[in-house]
Amino acid sequence: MFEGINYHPNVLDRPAQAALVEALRIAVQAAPLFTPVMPRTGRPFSVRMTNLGSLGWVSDKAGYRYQPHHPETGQPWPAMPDVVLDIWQRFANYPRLPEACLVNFYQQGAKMGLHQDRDEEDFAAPVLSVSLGDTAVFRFGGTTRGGKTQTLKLSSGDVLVMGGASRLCFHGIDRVLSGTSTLLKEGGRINLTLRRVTMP
Ligand code: MD6
Ligand code: FE
Repeated sequence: MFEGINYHPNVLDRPAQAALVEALRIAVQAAPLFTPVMPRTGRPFSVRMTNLGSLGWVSDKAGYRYQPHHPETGQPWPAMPDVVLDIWQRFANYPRLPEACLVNFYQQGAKMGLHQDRDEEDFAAPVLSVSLGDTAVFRFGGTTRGGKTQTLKLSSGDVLVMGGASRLCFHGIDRVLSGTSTLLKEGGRINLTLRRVTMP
């Protein structure tokens, strides 16, 4: 494992996973999933997203940024459920609460290219992810593009923390293994990434 990447399997048991999915279903009614597009090219992402918390991450032709409102409804993002704030407090090892919870929804064939999470002001705070539904093949490497990488399977209920030396590691999702979880009735995967955005 790369220094600073901390993997915690099975943090949420099945009832806790189901309760979180239910909370997300309600949140998505207020803040519908949208399809982000790449800056400049306008090429659509294969994942759909929404956000929870005071700030949400969006990507459109103008660029990547955090903003307090949903890009289509103009409404503030729904609050983060207590269970995700509890997970942050247990595993982030950081004194302030997260401001943003990005919700990524992967349907059949969706993936995410190698990237760094670097749109936050505060790299002292880790990024913490919670996986739900089908197992994903997570790829990660060093802080420069093109270096050696390795993979890790992220299953439903698992938590991953990228902090310290790994905060700016390149990482992505090679693929989602369909049929590996029964949590989501239609299959697929949800990943939540919790971040602190602003400086103290
Ligand atoms: C995903 N995760 O698991 C994508 N970023 O669907 C991320 O991009 C990510 O898992 C920063 C820290 C942890 C992550
Ligand atoms: Fe990321």
